[in-house]
Amino acid sequence: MMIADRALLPAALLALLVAAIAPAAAQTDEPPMEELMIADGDSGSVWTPAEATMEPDDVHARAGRAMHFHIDVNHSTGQPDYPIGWPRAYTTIPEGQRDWTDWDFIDFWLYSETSRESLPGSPLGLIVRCPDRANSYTANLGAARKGEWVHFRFPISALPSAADCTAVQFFISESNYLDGDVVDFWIDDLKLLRYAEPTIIRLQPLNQVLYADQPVLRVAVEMTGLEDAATAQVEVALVRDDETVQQASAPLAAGVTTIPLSVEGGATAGEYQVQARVVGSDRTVTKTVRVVSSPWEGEAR
Ligand SMILES: [Ca+2]
Repeated sequence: MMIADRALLPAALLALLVAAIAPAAAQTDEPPMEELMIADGDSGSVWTPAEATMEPDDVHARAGRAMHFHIDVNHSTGQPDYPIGWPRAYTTIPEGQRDWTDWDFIDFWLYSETSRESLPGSPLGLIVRCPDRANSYTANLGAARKGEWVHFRFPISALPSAADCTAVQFFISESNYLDGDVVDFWIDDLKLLRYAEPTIIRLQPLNQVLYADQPVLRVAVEMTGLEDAATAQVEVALVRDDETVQQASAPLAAGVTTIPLSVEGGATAGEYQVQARVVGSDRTVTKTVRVVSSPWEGEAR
């Protein structure tokens, strides 16, 4: 398809617009978030442990106390059928707080200690039941590090049924540990987060290659922080050397929208920025795109 198009095009008009693989520029400032605390050691959350303890404790805490999950790994005790089992603890989400569809993330901090030299590759698991074991989200918290606070954030969109989340559970698999290992985790600021205002959470140029006679750069913009049916005006611009080459603006609802950005006559070879911004916000999301001259450029028409 690409070869055929090339053959039909006047060579001098050919210019390739190639989306670079660089990820979106890191945001230095996090946009405003609303939160709902699930457990932080002082929130009064009730946990049900098995083959472990889960109690408030201030030995390690982000602030105040954290929930301290303590396990003495034992390969010969526990459930009779599973002596190498799953020490665990769960907290039940109060009725009235189980619809998480209006939230963006589940977020918490984790501090780890262990008698071992280091944690195993699968040190701790997180389960969110939506609403039961058969419909649950499981994550391996493999980024946990001995003696460090590590921040975890998971998108609510990853949950199988975010409308009915009944419990959050932490567990280890004793098969990942040696008999006699001691493991301690401190979990703090376990909460739900959502963007408090219209926010661009993803910007992705869709065209990998663009010819000058198909002069549209399609840009996918994912929005959140909007009520149902509400929209926010979003500006998308193609910028080179701080100069806006092309610009488009559209009212976007929550979710993914594709914006066509005309680049006719504007895309000579070089590095460009695609920038997107909610009108009225000072946050700009940026991706780099590269316009590459065609090897046929300069040939006779
Ligand atoms: Ca705390």
